[in-house]
Amino acid sequence: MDKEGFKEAYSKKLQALHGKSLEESSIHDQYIALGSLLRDYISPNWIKTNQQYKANGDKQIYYFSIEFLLGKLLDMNLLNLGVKEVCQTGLAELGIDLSVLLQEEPDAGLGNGGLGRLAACFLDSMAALSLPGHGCGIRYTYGLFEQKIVKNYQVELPDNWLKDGYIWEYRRTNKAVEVAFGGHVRSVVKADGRTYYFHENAEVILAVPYDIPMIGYQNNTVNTLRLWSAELAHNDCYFAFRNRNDFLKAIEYKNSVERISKYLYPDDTHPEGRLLRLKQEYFFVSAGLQSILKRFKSANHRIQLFPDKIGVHINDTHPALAVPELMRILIDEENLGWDEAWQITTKTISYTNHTVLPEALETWPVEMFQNLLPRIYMMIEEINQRFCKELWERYPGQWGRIRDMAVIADGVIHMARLAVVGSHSVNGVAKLHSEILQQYLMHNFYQYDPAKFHNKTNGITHRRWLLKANPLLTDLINNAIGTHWIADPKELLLLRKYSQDTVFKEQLANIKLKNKIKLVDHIYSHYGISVNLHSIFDIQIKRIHAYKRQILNVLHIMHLYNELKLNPQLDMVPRTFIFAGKAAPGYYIAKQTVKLINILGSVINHDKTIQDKLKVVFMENYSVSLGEMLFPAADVSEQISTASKEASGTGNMKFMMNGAVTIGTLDGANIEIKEAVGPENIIIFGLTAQQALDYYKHGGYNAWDVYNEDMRVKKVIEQLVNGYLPDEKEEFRPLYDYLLRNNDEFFVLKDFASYADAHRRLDDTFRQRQHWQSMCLENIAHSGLFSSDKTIREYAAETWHLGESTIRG
Ligand code: T68
Repeated sequence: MDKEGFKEAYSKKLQALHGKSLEESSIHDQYIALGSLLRDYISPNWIKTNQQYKANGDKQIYYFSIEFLLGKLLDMNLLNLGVKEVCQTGLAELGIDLSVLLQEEPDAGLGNGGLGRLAACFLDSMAALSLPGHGCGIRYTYGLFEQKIVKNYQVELPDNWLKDGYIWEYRRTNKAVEVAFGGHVRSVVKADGRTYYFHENAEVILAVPYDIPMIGYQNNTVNTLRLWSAELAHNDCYFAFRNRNDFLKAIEYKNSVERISKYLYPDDTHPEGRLLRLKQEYFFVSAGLQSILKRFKSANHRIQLFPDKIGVHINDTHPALAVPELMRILIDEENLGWDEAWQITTKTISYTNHTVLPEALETWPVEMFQNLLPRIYMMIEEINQRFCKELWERYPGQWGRIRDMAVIADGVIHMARLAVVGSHSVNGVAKLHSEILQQYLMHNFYQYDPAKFHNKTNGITHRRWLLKANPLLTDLINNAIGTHWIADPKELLLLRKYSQDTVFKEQLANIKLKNKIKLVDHIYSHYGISVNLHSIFDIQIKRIHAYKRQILNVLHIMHLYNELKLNPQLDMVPRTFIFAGKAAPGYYIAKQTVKLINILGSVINHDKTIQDKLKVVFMENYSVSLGEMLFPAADVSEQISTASKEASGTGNMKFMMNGAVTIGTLDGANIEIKEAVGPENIIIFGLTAQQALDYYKHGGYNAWDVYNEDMRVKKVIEQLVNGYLPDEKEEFRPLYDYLLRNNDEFFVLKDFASYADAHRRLDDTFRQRQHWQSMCLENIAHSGLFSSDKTIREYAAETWHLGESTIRG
């Protein structure tokens, strides 16, 4: 693709698609034309990738996830294809600004947070590493709600991301499969003596795949993300209704089918116990496995080779029904015996856990499950019986232990137990998290089969979070150490040779400043808040949750503000605290937190007496795209979860890669960040995980003690309820009660003093300009360790036994 060729092809495309000349076309027309041209450009390699995988018989990995938080793809695709510059200059010569077109693309927000974004980073890395790895998920008509702040309060609007169509998806009607719900199971003993099972009177719906190309970094690989959409199956009662003129009923039925893929559930910590969620889970798992089996069988392999050719990875427990569904297919459709089917299933499936919060573990009531998925329930029952029998042989008489490990116990199905029993590999997402799984949450399972357990620390794709998000920094790095780090991000370590180079470090600081200017402009134009460019940009962006402790940050800001009110001349580096993040719509305390941040902002930002030393900004509607603006502009990264609670965190890695310094607890991957950069390049505070776990063992601590002993804490806590905040006096009573009367489950007050002290150290360090710049440099230099390429290489080698398959150009 050369520039002139591009210009000609682009103009033709625009005309052919819209019947308009360049001059008549709208920005949206121009965006569609560019996307469409790229689709054409991608397809030969997409076809070639699939053909070559098939011809070589390469093992394929399928990453099953109920969420894929992709963000925008156009810019990333241009980078991956190595055609960004040609397109940019070509368009410019046609009078079109590429950056304007990029804004036209909707964010594909098919995820809540870290789990969904991790899945997207992994797809990027698998394609970049020439690994045959694909995604399987749901094509939600509505992604995660759009957040608006109205009168300081979060309101949720539907995210109608598909309203103008989506340029990256390919509907594959011919690859649709059927998924069956309800009905009952009839068993028949045949002449061969074997019992056969027939699922009868089921409600059958159609699963239609939409494929999205996942493009490797300049390597010809194009893998596939397949998202399933629920539709009416032909020949069903929809037509019967219509014949009887019962139109409303027909519409209602159609809606009830389509509802399955309509909404992403917006809660990332409380499992949604509703029937519709269970339908979603079975829907995409069943559709995904059926299509994998079809492809496998078209290659005429013996079924026994399945685990050599296919790996199914389940991202948390939402796709754990892959275990009984694969069993059902192998037994009912492929006529295998139980033992052989079980061998194949467990060798195929691997599982990642993403949380230790007990309230976040999925369970399903037996009765509800059995009604919706009668044959799958039978499979789980059998799995449970056989597993309990094994346990009984190993631990005779230990009823308590067996009950704690049983897949079905106390009237519910335990999905994490099903996932552990049905897979050959179980991992956590950071060293500490994997350790906690093994020593606490899954200790019995670990003792039973220690070899199954291991760690795979999360990562992020440096292509999106550095190359795309921070082009200025990318250029600086390229000029300093060449471009080989893009293929091997560990080479970012070469940057360390500049740690005493004041010129280089000033360039680094200058890039940070430019990124901050962009953000300052955005904040001013969107919120009318003017931010001091030279203040410390201190950023906490993530889902709003009690364990992530935005409240700790807020109480500390209130404290700083109190100090400033007492002494406006206080010697502090000006601070801008920036927040973004969504609260689950039904999560009261989280929504109150959003409101508190916004109210506090309106008080502080209008107070002239503090001379611009403090600002608080809440940015609406946190998304992948907003993150791409925020990470490069951050001086300080807030990673302040209660130790032991954040499985890994991945925002921490994005900040680090963009040269922000972390203030954080020894939790999740923060610990490994500290190991990488050294204790002098990170600011650590608070209880350790062991201390927190010890407190939990003894029923917590007494929050009143801290309240009574630390006057700073007492003051800010009282300010929540004494009319100090300009809202109804009782507005924040629930927060107050949550912290004091419910005894501060997440140690906010307990960690306050240590946190305030850490912030003073931070202030001191920031003033030592040279030293601070070295810290930023060290963070960037070590961030290659957290590239998802490294993580994916480890999964490929140790869990999936997956080889590279280079696609010839
Ligand atoms: C996150 N989990 C972890 N869950 O909290 C985070 N949950 O520490 C980790 O870095 C990340 O996973 C990646 O491993 C989530 O994001 C969810 O979003 C979620 C969604 C639906 C249901 C349950």
